[in-house]
Amino acid sequence: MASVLLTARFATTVAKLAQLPADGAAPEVAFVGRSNAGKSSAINALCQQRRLAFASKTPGRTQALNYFALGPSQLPPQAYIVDTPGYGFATAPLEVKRAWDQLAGRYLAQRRALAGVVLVLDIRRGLTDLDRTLLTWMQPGVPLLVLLTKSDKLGQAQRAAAMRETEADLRALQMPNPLALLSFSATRQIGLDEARDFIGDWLAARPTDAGDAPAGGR
Ligand SMILES: Nc1nc2c(ncn2[C@@H]2O[C@H](COP(=O)(O)OP(=O)(O)OP(=O)(O)O)[C@@H](O)[C@H]2O)c(=O)[nH]1
Ligand SMILES: [Mg+2]
Repeated sequence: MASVLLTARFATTVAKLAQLPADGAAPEVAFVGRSNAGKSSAINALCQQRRLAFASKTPGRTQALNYFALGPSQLPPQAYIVDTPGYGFATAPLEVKRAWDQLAGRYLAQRRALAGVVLVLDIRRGLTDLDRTLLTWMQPGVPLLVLLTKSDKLGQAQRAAAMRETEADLRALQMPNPLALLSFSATRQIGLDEARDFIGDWLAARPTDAGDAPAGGR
């Protein structure tokens, strides 16, 4: 079956929590990670679009929550993919960092519509302290998929070693959340189908309230 991700289109940009779409109207999957890790590129690859999410060589390019709607375009959105601002770019002034905590941190901690979180890590860097801080905001029931992206930059053996190390680092956090890891590459199309399957399963488990449930459904 074709992934619902292939229906993605831009919906809205949110710079303040007060501007978020009604919470719970449709399930959301958020992409989080350090600046430059490859979040926007991962979204573009998963949705098979070149410029849906804005990918850039300039770190810190994504400063707001960018919402992409999924489902048939003539209906209310069935679900959303949310691209979040990256954290950890060295030159960010303190007020930018604080604004990030206020927006993305509180979004993760409070958003009821979250059906899953995709943490994007550069496979060459693995899990960093900033990622650990981010994970402290996760709500306990929300599943976590970790994409070790840019795996095209490493050979097979290094890739496997990085996966093992990151998995051990994540397990050490003893988070209650369901956890999965994938080796991924937006440019070389590694792990795309598996990631789409995870996201599709999360969204199927959290059907929309938008009133377009299939016949015989809820
Ligand atoms: N080789 C390789 N490069 C990648 C891959 N994914 C992303 N990149 C590159 O990494 C850089 C950052 O990618 P983005 O997708 O903009 O990263 P981001 O996490 O959205 O960054 P912010 O919006 O600043 O938080 C770009 O130059 C991408 O082309 C990948 O799988 N392989
Ligand atoms: Mg981005």
